[in-house]
Amino acid sequence: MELNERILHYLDKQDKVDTLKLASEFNEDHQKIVGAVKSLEALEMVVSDTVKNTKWELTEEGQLVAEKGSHEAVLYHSVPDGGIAQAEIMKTVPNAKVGFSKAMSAGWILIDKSGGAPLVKKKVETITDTVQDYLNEIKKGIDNLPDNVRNDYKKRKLLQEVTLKSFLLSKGPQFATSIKKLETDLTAEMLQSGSWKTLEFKPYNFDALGQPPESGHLHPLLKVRSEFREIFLEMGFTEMPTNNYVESSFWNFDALFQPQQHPARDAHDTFFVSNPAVTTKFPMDYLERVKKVHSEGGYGSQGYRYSWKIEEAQKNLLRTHTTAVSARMLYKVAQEGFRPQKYFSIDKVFRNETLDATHLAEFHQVEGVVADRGLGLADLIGVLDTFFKRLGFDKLQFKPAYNPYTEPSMEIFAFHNGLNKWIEIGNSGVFRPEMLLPMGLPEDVNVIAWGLSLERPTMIKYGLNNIRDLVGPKVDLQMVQSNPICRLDK
Ligand code: FB9
Repeated sequence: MELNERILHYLDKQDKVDTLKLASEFNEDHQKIVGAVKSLEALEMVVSDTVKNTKWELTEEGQLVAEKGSHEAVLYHSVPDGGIAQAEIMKTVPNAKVGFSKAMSAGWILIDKSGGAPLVKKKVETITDTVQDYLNEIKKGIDNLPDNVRNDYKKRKLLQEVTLKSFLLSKGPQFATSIKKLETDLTAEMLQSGSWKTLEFKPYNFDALGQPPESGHLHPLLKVRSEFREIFLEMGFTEMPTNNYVESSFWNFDALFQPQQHPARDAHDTFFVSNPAVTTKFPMDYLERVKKVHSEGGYGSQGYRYSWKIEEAQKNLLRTHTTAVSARMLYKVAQEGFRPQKYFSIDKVFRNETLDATHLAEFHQVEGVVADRGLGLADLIGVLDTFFKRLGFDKLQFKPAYNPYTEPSMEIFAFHNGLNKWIEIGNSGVFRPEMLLPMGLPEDVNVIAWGLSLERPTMIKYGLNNIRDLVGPKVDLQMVQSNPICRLDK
């Protein structure tokens, strides 16, 4: 007999029955019983009232104690007849700290200091491990624990209170011990034969939700990336080609006038590639101008006055910023004949940094670049104002900062209404002439640029505190499936 009809027959013999009792009587999973009850309730054959049941269950540690004995009993049984050094037993017995203190307060052991180093000895010949006994009773469903003992075990994380929702059933207005087969479809055969006149049809459930279509789900990072991309495109920016994680030190650092002895170029900040370890193909005339501006200066700059080495510039690495791509693009524009440009990029960058709750060794950098004649800090502030207003920030503050490749540079801050505080939202600056002029850009061309990350806004947007909840093997795929669409300006 179908489970539904077994439930109806059971309910026929009494006024009420709880679903937990039915699960035990029918030896069925409680969720299966609840599912059957819900379908009978839809037919108004039963009605149910929710019942909250609380019961005590063993925690994982409680299971261990029920099996192996309490920590204090395990420690007691580890004490040899002649005693054992306290330091030794604390090192060798599992959960010794708790076991030792409980065994002492139970009067099972003592410390003998008469011989110098403290020796732990048995104080009684035998013990009764009531903790283990009580927990095994709970496992059998026998719960005679005194309240003080229960609270102690809860505090020791041996017991936990679990709430189980069940349903108290009673007969519904359409109760019967068999289920009338309700037709769900009106067929041509019924119309032709006229059988539809005597058949019963299942009432339409107009509240039923549609079946969610099976589909893929965009990762939150990609949703935020699409939003940023939309903002840049609406502002007339063109996306730069960022499909090279591996970059030469030349384009990642030297072209940006970042000196070869700069700490950021050290292996503890940068991932260098071992194979292929070097790049040798560069625009050599441009490389010579970069070498010169680093080592001797030029274009009004005194340079860094050090012996610039091509071997340093040839070293391959995982790009530490997408500004390396910006440098390649600006060089290309200079070589092809300058015309004003608005570029953006959003892609992975890699830094050999200390990992923590909000930083991994890689993140996505978002970068905007505007190149035109006679640009200055005011233009930079203006474009930042426009850009971040589209992220919902209408009040910005700027703090002078330092970057090797921009002067002046500014950290960008905004008041986040949701967090109710000022937060750092990026960094920005005007690329230095020592970076631009060796490329061959005209002297009156300036380039303003700014950067931020993709992860930081995404974590704030979706209320995530740990970067590992956003990226990596521990990500909850349910979060990916169920998180809402991304609106950065709301
Ligand atoms: O993204 C960052 N913060 C941020 C951005 C947007 C945002 O939006 C709101 C919710 C809707 C919220 C927060 N930051 C930059 C600031 C901080 O998070 C900072 O602690 C971490 N920074 C990263 C660097 O960490 C190693 C974020 C990353 C960053 C910083 C600077 C640049 C790029 C990324 C840059 C640059 C630059 C400068 C001049 C010229 C060209 C590029």
